[in-house]
Amino acid sequence: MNKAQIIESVSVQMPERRWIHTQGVMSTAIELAKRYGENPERAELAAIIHDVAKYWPVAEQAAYIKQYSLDEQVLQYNKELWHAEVGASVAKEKYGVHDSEICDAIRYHTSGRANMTLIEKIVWLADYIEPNRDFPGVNEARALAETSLERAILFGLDQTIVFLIEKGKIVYPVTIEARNSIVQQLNMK
Ligand code: DGI
Ligand code: FE
Ligand code: FE
Repeated sequence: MNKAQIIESVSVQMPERRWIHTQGVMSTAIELAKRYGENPERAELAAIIHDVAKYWPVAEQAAYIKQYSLDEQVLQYNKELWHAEVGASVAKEKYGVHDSEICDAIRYHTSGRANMTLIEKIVWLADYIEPNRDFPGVNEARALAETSLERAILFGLDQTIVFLIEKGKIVYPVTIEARNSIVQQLNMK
């Protein structure tokens, strides 16, 4: 599918406010790509598709993960993680995205992971700071994103982990690995 067809298909699978969020992630991903030396069109395509499965019923998300033999590990953790796994596969199977780095940027857009690629970092951060986001600390994350992808992502991962702990929720170990990996990268600079 071409970009216009993908946009049409994705946007009808979600409520208006989620499509507005997606447009914010698209523009922010383009901006970060230009700032940090990624191809803006690749970052934008990952952004367009990243939340495609967010509003699928969770039972359908789980069924899709099993049917397509995706990583069933996420089913043991919070449901908010599932749409990312599904979205990456939909990108490939339905939208014909064969750039595996774009699919991985979708796959890890919620959890993050250790040793994230540049496009994975950009999509993760764009999702966190896009202009429609409004939560305590978002302006600090935006300010950090002006000068350091890693500092901004560390801030975001720390906030997310603390939020989950305060709510008494499980933290996906891959998110902890993502956080530790970013700390190591910052320590090496
Ligand atoms: O889909 P979005 O709302 O745009 O954002 P997202 O895909 O980054 O989902 C974020 C939510 O996922 C956030 O409120 C925290 C929740 N979540 C639940 N368990 C985990 C988790 N996020 C991470 N990083 N790791 C988890 O284990
Ligand atoms: Fe998401
Ligand atoms: Fe999102």
